[in-house]
Amino acid sequence: MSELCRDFESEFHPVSAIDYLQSERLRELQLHRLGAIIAHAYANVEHFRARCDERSLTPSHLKQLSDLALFPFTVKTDLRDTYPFGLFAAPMKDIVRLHASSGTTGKPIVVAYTKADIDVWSNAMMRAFAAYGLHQGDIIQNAYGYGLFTGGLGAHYGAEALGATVIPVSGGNTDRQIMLMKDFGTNAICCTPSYFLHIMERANEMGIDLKELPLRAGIFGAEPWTDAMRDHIEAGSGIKAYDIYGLSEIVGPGVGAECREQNGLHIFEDHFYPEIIDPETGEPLPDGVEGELVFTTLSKYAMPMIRYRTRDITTIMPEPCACGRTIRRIRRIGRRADDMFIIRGINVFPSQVESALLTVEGAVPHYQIVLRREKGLDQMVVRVEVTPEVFSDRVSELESLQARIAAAIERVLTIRVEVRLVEPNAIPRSEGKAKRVIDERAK
Ligand code: DLL
Repeated sequence: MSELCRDFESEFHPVSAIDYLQSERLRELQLHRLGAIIAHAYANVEHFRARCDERSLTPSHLKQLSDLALFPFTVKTDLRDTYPFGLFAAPMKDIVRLHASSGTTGKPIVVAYTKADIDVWSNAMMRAFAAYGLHQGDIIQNAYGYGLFTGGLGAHYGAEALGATVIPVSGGNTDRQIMLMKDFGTNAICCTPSYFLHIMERANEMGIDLKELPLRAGIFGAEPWTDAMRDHIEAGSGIKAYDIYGLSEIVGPGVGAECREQNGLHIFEDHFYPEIIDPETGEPLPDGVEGELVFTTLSKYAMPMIRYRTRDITTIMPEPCACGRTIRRIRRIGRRADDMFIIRGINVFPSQVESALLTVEGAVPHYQIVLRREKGLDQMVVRVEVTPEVFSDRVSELESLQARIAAAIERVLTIRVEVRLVEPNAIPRSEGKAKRVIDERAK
């Protein structure tokens, strides 16, 4: 065991041997589980069986892992079309929990868990916490929203499985978050990175120095955030800012997590089998090549997902990780296939604007991108907040800051876009996922 557990830190630090399994053994386990889950979905989900029948496929066609590519994809509209319970593969009496993710329009998508599925999820989240160096005895403040959103309960069960002490505070009420952090001696906080920015700002206003608290880690996810944002958070708060990835359709948070190397997210691939495909053709791509991330759940029985297209763009990293874990990593998700927009012929992703902005001295990471259509052409305005100190500066200094931000964005995008400085607090603060892009093009 000790040979397997290279990042064993203390007697309280739980380590899952499966994270360090030999690759061949892991592939065997995956194939075994994949066969069982495809047979389960085929037997119990009419939608999946019909798709297989159209292709004259049966579960027996899966003989090796690469045969998975024969099977049809599942996409978000499949969940919408079968709303609410059409993709469930277990009888209602075995389903102990429902979650839902609100789409931008219409009905939410609904996901379901058996008791054993909840254990799978807690196990993945527990391994994520362990990878961040957290353990029994640590106090984890969970500021992800509790409710239909998977963030709150997902992190909660994982932290309990770890044996840590959970503060189930949920999102919002920032002054109280800071008070609890201080009075209870919180060691780690779970929330969206944009909400933590707000906590940092408010702590500053309250005269509380986060660097003097026992807080040592932030578990940030549910929305994209850049390395520049990580540097900003770590420098301002003195904590280590770790990335956590997940999506409701697959389980919720805990599909993948960084380790202390902070260099890519390990996928808990004994439960969630990753593939990268070409988003245009659907063809599988080899490790190391960027494309759309697709997951098959290997051990979830209430609602198995076969080849679910996440729309998230990343790469499976082929190199081994210095932490010793053998489960593969993906690069941090900077963009989704559907959040790109085209400005004067150039493809733009919101994360490019964020990294450019944060290279500018004096700029703060409170920003919004407003998209408008003028005379048939898409226009983009970047609204950036300034600090109260900068706001009270001379006009010439504000103009200089604005020009420096515009130049930094131009260096990344190769086109000049309009930058508008706005007064402190003009951009709404988020308690969950931040709304970075305001799309007024359809108006
Ligand atoms: O956001 C689950 C979650 C909760 C993950 C708490 C991490 C922490 P959904 O609401 O279904 O589930 O949204 C899933 O959010 O497909 C990504 O586009 C995006 N996303 C989630 N985590 C990250 C991340 C939860 N770390 C969608 N980096 C996913 C970038 C992320 N994008």
